[in-house]
Amino acid sequence: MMVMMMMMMMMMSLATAAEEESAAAEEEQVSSSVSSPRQWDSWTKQLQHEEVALFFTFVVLFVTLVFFYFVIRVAFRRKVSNTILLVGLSDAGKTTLFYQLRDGSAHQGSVTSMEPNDDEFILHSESTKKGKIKPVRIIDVPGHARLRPKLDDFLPKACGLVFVVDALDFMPHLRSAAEYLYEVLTKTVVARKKIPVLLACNKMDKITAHSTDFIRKQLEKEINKLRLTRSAISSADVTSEISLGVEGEPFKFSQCVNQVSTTEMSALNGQVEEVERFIREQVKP
Ligand SMILES: Nc1nc2c(ncn2[C@@H]2O[C@H](COP(=O)(O)OP(=O)(O)O)[C@@H](O)[C@H]2O)c(=O)[nH]1
Ligand SMILES: [Mg+2]
Repeated sequence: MMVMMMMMMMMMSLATAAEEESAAAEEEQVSSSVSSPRQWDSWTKQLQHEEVALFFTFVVLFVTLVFFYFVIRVAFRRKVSNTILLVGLSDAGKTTLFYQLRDGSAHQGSVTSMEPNDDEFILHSESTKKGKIKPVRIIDVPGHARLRPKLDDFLPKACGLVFVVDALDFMPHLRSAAEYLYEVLTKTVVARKKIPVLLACNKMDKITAHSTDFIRKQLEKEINKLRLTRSAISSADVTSEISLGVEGEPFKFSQCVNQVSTTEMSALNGQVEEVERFIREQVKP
């Protein structure tokens, strides 16, 4: 719109310049008894008109360029992600955490989720805060191995992953939890986008729950074993997966290209502050 107006202005100024020019020329012709100061005057006038026209041309050109620069920038600007995925084995507590974050309650007795819970909201703990707060999109990805391919659909959108671990019933599920975590950490998109992962050790309200330190170390050990067996297999066929850790050294989460941190939580009791803090680190309010 602005550009069109500027262009019209330029055309008008050029037209008036041309009119005045021809008028001056006529005048010149009429007074053929060429008085040299008058001729000089008309020349300078003509020069002034040309300068003004040139100036307007530059202004219009500049405004057009700026306008298109902003149009292209807006069109190609990547939307900043606000999506956090809750992943982990079945029964770890993902759905309980989802409701706790959204509603501030656990919604006891929820059935096994076949479809992911997917919602965009302001964290319940922030609902009393004043001012505009950016909502977060939380997707509770079902943990069933059969449904895991869904994870690939969501990962490219994610800016953070909360990997929920059952700290109470941990040892019997160590192998499968480590396999799932290994799968997540070796995804190309996770490594390339350096998506931060929070290992949320859940059910800490129970006295027999394992400590976060213990869980982290056990998972590191188990992933180390997986890494050795998997790399032997995958060297034959080149997969899109990336290799984890440093070769020749025991695996540690600190060797990952993305940040992998650990925290305790009780989704059932609403002890989820550290998870909320993690979410807000990825999605600035
Ligand atoms: N004690 C305890 N139980 C929990 C906690 N979080 C979830 N649970 C229970 O663990 C079971 C599985 O929880 P759910 O959220 O459905 O797990 P999901 O399969 O990962 O979605 C349910 O019976 C929950 O009540 C917690 O923090 N403490
Ligand atoms: Mg669930």
